[in-house]
Amino acid sequence: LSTLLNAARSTARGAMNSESASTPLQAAFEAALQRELQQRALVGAAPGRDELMRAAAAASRELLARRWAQTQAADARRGDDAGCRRVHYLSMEFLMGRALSNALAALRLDGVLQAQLQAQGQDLSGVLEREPDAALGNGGLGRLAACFLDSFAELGLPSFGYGLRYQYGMFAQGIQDGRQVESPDDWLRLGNPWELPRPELRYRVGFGGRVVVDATGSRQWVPAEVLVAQAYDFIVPAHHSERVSTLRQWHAQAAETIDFQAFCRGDYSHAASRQVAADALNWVLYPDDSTEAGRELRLKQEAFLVSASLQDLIERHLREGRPLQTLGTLNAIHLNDTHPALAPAELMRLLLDEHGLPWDEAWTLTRQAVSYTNHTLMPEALETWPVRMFEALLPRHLEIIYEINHRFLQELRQRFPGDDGLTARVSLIDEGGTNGGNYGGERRVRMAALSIVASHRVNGVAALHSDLMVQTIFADYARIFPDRFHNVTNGVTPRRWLQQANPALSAVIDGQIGTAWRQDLSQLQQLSAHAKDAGLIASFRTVKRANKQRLADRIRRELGLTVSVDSLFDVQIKRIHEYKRQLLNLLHVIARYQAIVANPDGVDGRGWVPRTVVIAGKAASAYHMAKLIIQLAHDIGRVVNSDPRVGDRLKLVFLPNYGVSLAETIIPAADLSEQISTAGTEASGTGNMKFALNGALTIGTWDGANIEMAEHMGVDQMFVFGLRTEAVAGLKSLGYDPRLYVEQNRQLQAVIRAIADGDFCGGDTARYKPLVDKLLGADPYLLMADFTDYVATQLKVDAVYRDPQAWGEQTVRNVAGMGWFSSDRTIAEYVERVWSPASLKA
Ligand code: B1H
Repeated sequence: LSTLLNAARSTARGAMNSESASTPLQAAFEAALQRELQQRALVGAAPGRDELMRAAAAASRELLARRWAQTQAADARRGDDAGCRRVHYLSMEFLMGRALSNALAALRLDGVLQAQLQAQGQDLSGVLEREPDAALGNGGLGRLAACFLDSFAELGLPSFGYGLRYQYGMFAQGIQDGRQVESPDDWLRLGNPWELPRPELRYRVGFGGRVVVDATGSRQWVPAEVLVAQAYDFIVPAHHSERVSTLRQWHAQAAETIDFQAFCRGDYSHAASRQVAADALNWVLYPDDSTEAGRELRLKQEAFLVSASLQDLIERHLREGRPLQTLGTLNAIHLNDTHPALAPAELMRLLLDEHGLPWDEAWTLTRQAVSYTNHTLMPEALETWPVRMFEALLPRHLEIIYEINHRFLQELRQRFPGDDGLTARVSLIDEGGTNGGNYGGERRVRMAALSIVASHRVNGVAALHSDLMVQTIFADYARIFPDRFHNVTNGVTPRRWLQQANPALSAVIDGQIGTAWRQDLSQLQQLSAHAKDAGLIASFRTVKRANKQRLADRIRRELGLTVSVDSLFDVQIKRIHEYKRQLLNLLHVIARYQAIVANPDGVDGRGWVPRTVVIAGKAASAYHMAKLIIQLAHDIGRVVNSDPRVGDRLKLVFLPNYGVSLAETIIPAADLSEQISTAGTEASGTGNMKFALNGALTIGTWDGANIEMAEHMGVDQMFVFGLRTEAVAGLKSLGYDPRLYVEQNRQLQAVIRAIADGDFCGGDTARYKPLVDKLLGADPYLLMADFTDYVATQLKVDAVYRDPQAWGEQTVRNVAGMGWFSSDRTIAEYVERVWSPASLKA
């Protein structure tokens, strides 16, 4: 591990030394920028901020394309014994956000552009803000993939990310009358200055049709529909070397775009129908987080991504003059959850049917190449697809899955004779009825089972999650394949989430420990020696205050609401989901509101620590409960924020349209980070890491990566509350009754009563009835059980905040403890445990 990180750092130092004298790079950028601006001026546009943004992006892209060519040439030449496989990270989501400031930072061109812009009477930040977010992901899983690409480049790993070039990304969230309204995210409207179309990279992808058997008995798929996958590349730069990684995104086209016969008949809609069908694949990112979408179009998107990517990587392998037999030892194919789980079936098909390999050889190569990360334990998120849909769309893949299953179950019957329950539970086919019960007895393909059986490694994303994974959902497989399961705890890139999001804090840290943390985040540990240093604490505080001011300005601009920067900024930003318990946060807001009204001078007469509670996040469009929680937040906010008895003591703000770039503004301004999922439900979380890295303290449950964060910074540095996983499980198995908790807590009774009576919505008792009924009925996420401890822990937060020295010391210790949570460390562990040739021998 340390070897890999050190190697990356020393090549980087070499590269930077030569680059520090690189006026040629600057000159090239200036020339490219001028050329771009002149071209745009030819069509009459005086360069506004949009034009400047696009010109700067195009100029940066030109420089990055040179690095791309160098990187590809070097990787093509690397020897078979390089000790590291080329990684292909298959993901339906890449949540990249904006790219310009990252590219400028990587190229060390921020200063150059700033000077150029000043000459045009513009400032850099105004131009950077014109770039739309590339929001081709739902949440944590998609953003993790984006952080990984950054670390691939930084570590110099030969690598490709493979995804889809969706026309519409994550929907834009508006709020009307306190309710979420979705609108399409037309992010390509003005074109995309970053992408490099690769017209020479085109692959055919089939759907439907049938399988024919020829005279020799070999099977061939004759698809009914053939689409063409066309590549678009996005280049991801390293920050400390000239290496890059590539995000290759596929765009679907019809093989023959118009049906000329139909056209000649004048039947235009029929003539265009193939192109229309192809375009459906490019259409939209499914806006579901942790729930299965279950639509046929989604399955087609998954198959399309997989087939194009595998054809591309096989062709590259052969083009580099390497034999097919080394495909698995020289290439890693990684499944970001089960969404690309068709990969092993498609790889088998390509090797068997297109390249004529025998089954055993194809299976060995497949198992060597493929590895899989699971990101959630929620049963409803485990992907399964109706066999019927496979028969219609992917008949040959279904045959191959049946054959894989047949061999797998046969082996099992030998190893575990008589255990029919086991074979039924682990089969790649759910024979119907039992799985969730609401599928009407239909036979379904279990994508997680396929991913596990066809992989040489399976991992979870935090220690607790990986443990629970092998104890619960994958317990049978862990018994069958004891060496296959591992943990690799998530991380985040310090380049985007500290250096770029928080330049002021970065400067303070530089002043204290130097700049090497950007490449080696473990350096942050040095800060702990200065945790009591009043000067350092004061600097942290000054920076935080300025960041809070910036957020307060934005809140005033967007919502017309004034919040005090002297108040504690208490922040929860993430997808709205019942298990993440935004509702618990709201219950605390109501409790505090009622307490402030009852005791304006505080319970002990010492006054209230003023708080601004900030919530942001999107709800899946069909997720009624989540949408109701957004509405409740708005109703509460309207009442609390306008109550003259409250003043600055409490404000509740919902910031609409959460996304990567909004997170970059909010996180540096947070004092308190809410990570309050029911223990055992949040696989890892990565927002938790970003907050702590930016000097926010965490109030959190013993869940996901919170646990490892607490262990790294010292458990006392975090405000931990609530039932732990075993207690949650124990309570549920005994028969959890939320009413018992309500009966015992007068404060909780008053909070629930206020919601039920419609106190925040003009007495409308119907509006939140489903929500209240669920809390008092099943309360599957144990809000009632955790409420008392949560509120008590919030009072502890207040107590520490009252003491600026104590709070400041704790913020420094939090930052100091975050060194391990760099995605560079995560990727180094993937290389070591999952992607190294050595992991194949173990
Ligand atoms: C995570 C998802 C997810 N886990 C289905 N699972 C999706 C599932 O569109 N779908 O169908 C989309 C996303 N996302 C998240 O992954 C976990 O909830 C987080 O805890 C974790 O930090 C993140 C990255 O590992």
